[in-house]
Amino acid sequence: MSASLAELAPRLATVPASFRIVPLDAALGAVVEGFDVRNAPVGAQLWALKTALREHHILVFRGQQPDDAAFLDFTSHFGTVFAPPRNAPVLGSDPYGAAPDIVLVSNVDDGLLGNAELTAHADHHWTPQPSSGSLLYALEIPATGGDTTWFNLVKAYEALDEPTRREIDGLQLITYNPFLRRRHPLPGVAGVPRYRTPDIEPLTPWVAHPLVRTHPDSGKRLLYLGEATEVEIVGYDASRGAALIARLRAHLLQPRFAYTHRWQVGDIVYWDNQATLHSRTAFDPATRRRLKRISLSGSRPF
Ligand SMILES: O=C(O)CCC(=O)C(=O)O
Ligand SMILES: [Fe+2]
Repeated sequence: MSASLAELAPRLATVPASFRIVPLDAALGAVVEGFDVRNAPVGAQLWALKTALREHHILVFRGQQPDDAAFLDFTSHFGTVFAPPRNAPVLGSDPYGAAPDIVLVSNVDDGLLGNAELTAHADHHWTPQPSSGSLLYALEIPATGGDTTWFNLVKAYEALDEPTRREIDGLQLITYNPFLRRRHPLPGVAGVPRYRTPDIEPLTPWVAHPLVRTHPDSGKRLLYLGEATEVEIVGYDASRGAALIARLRAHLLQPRFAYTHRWQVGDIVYWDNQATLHSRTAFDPATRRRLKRISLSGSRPF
């Protein structure tokens, strides 16, 4: 016996009339209205949130006030908290390789990440099982600066011309861990290399993932590439690879694939790390910007 979703939905629970998912007028994103993350969601709400995330890639909740326990409890409906392998440092890792469940994304108190611009990335891309999604909760926000932009990697892939898609479809990309590179800077090289050439020792451990990834829930193909992390295409000529990556990066960072969020205190944004990149603009270090982040575990990309 099987039942269609339309038949099942009324049985899950009654959705409050105030609950609505409103798509943003942008390349991705939707606002969730009439929902307090502190309250246990009814089944049909959860199903609607999961469906909307798959379709819109980021969900914006305004006016939220969860404490840490309620924030964690809400995220548990979408998966377990991301835990890095002990030998792969990530943002907030301690010397033994463990990371806190809730990361302080803040330029004050004990926060991490300061006030600098952040280039576009997917959280924990450089680990064997990158995060499926992250949630950021805004507690203090400066009057200007510190905006976060998300990029739709499905649309970026779909907009590539056919010969480029054919060229990249089977390629494997190593995305080197930037937190390891910080520990092992290259002598005489200013900044982090954007593409590993044969004269640069590879950082270990490293992991290769498909450059074109299939989304595990929607089945859509997408360009799984960050803006500035050190990378290398497996088995590919280094200068050709560097040129290809530069071209793909210029392509995916176009405003037509982007949504920029101007934060308000009480916002929670939940995004899909398997379909988006996010970047942040710099802000005045004399101002306070304080957010809390929970990243969810993911699976091996295919
Ligand atoms: O500060 C931000 O807006 C984004 C920080 C970030 O990349 C993250 O929390 O994963
Ligand atoms: Fe991030």
